[in-house]
Amino acid sequence: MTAILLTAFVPVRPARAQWQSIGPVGTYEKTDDGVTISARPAKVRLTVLAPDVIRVRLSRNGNFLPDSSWAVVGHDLGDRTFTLVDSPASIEIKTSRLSVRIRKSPCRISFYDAAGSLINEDDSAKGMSWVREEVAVWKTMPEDEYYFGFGEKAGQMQRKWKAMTMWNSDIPAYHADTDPLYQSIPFFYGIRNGRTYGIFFDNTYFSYFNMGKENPAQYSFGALDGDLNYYFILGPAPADILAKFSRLVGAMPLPPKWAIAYQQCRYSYYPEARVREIASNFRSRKIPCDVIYLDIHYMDGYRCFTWDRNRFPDPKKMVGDLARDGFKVVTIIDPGIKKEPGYWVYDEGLKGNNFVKYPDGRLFTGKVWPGECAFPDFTASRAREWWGTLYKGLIDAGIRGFWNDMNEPSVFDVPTKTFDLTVVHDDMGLKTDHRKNHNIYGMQMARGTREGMLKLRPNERPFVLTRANYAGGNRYASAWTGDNISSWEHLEMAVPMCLNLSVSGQPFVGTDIGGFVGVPSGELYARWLQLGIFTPLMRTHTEFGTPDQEPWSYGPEFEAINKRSIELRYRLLPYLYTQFYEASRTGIPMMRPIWFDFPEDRNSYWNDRDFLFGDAFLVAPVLWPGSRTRDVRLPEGDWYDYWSGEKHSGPKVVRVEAPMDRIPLFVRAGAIIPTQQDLQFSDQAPIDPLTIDVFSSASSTARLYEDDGISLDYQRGQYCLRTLSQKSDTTLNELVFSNPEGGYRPPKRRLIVRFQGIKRVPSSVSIDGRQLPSRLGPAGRDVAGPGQSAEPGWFYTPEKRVVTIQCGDTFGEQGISVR
Ligand code: MIG
Repeated sequence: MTAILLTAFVPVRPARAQWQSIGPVGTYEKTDDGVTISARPAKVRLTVLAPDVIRVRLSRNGNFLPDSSWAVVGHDLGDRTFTLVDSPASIEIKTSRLSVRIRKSPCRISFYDAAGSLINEDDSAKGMSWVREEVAVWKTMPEDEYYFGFGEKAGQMQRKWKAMTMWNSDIPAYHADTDPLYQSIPFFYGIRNGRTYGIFFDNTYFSYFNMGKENPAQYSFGALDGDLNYYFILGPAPADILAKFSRLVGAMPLPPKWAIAYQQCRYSYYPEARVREIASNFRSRKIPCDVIYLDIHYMDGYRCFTWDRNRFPDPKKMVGDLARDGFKVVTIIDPGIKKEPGYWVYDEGLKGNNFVKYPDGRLFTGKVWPGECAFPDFTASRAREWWGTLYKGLIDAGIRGFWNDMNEPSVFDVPTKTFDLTVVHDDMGLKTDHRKNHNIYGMQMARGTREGMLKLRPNERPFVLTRANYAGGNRYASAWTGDNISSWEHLEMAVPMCLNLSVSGQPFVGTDIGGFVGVPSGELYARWLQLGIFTPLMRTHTEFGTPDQEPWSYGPEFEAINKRSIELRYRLLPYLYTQFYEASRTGIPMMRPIWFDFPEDRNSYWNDRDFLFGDAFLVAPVLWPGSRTRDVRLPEGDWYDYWSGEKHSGPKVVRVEAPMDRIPLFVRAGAIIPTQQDLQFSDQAPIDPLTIDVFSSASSTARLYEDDGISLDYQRGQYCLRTLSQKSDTTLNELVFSNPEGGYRPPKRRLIVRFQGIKRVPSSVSIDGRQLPSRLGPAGRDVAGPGQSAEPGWFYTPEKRVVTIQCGDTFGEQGISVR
């Protein structure tokens, strides 16, 4: 494949295959939702999906391909009203937010915002073009415009002057400049002076993006086949674009709460005794953990949906015992099904006609772990349904989640390293070849897995982790960044890589903590785990044959540090869970680059080290060996140092202490952060006490989302969503809880509210106007700390400048004031 694809880009082409650029507009036809333009032999169709979302399609020969998409789930994005203005030189589509000008001779498209500023335009010379089946568009590249997104890309976050491709590829031990990787998300942002647009190029063939690498005045994107088919989304803010994109391709469903807790993996934990030993180490060392993974060695000869009974004689018993101890077991499942008559999965697949075949009907096979394998055609709904049923045995044994690997698809012995390109996929009945289906194969595998789990356990939220995916794939699975390396360089790469995925519509991301290939030092592992506190997926993983890579594997000092990292993750769960909830509603990711919230801050475009986690945190992980201080460029606004309480006013570079046991962390003024007690696993006990830290600003609000953490009842109103509002001035600090929305109420519990940054001893604290007793001891200190007594009261800690208030959580409207 690589060879074939590369030759496609060699500039010397056979004489008759020449690029042809679209010519003058002939006729055009206004439709209900846009306009279809004939520019023979081509046709262009522009569709208004919302006042700020325009779809552009080009058919090079005038026959649009059947309009099907694996990514797009909603075309209903807003008001579709528009006006069409025809003038001698151009046709103009106007909505309330933008206008699209189509120059007539030759046909060139440009987008303007409502103020009339040019946002994006086709290159005058090349515009939309094609050669043979290949389609592309060239656009002008303003000098001060920068590009972000593109899904799973290693290296710098800012993608200007880079060329990228989309072709899901299994590349173990990749580097910062390896491209493409496992996932394809052909979606990007252009940002220029705070004016932002997004483009989603919904074409599943091998596609490419050349962001000015070929010509500093132009960028282009295209694909080896299919229609040129893209969505233009106007900002103003990156969050507006991502919210629209997420409505177009769907957002992440809320995962089970345990999936956002700590997960432990290696290639592979076996036999059973080893798995139990790992689990009991977590508990005896009091290091929190929710998930243990079984990699390919649990299977009988790598046959999917089987167990190696020597290594795991009684899986159900083992999984049940682990469950009583709070562990959820996740197992790996690959797409390759061993070609072996008598093996029930193979027999069923063959009988149901569920495997991928050559055009002449011969079965396609290739070697992966089990040897010669057949591969399900996940693009066929029938095959996906069948695939879903296969999980029954594992689910009956108590397996709680599934990890889909090798689904680029990756094949060892085929020259293309994937399927033969001629194999036929169902492709929603269109019967197309692998070139069109390659990039969505993993996505549809994850879909089959998720949908199967839902059928088998209709009221339990599935957890699926996938290596390959496509735009919109966050609907089915979370993502990890594949086979990274245990090196400081890879730790540094982890931040922009997760951010690139996050802003591209895959919020539930993480890296193999400690690195997959190779061996981390204790310091590297500890720093990686600290970063992991703030990556949405927090999972340690390492390859076959490496030394132990558990939080306690690096001696007692590192063990204590690693324990504290994981404990912090658990204490933050109420906050993290709320952020996951918000992402599931809006698509706005938990982990996000600073430019995402501060698009006018050009310095942030090159900030690949620091990131935001939700509205509250700015995280500045230590990514270098031996570093014990950290320089952080705080964006505009007031920021509190989470550890020292010190307040800084941005924009400003600050240097903070970064001892080995601490990840530098800042809190935005106005943040209201819910946390909980220490737990060994996420569902060990209900939250009690609920602690709310208020970092005062003039005024702000935050939300707190809770539900049962596991079922789909939240979709039927069983949740508890509250708005928390704080305000402060020189004489008053106040926090008000709204009445909850939704029918779910957590069990009765204590509430601790901590107002941070209070410089004076308060004269009074009241709840809904009633005075609360002070517990100021003779030395001006607390006489009963939180947790020691359920009695309502408050105390002030001068050296920390914190007013702590303890009371009960009423789940009703409640106002707490400090004067
Ligand atoms: O060819 O299942 O990226 O996480 O441990 C290697 C064994 C196959 C690759 C995955 C890795 C996993 C490994 N897999």
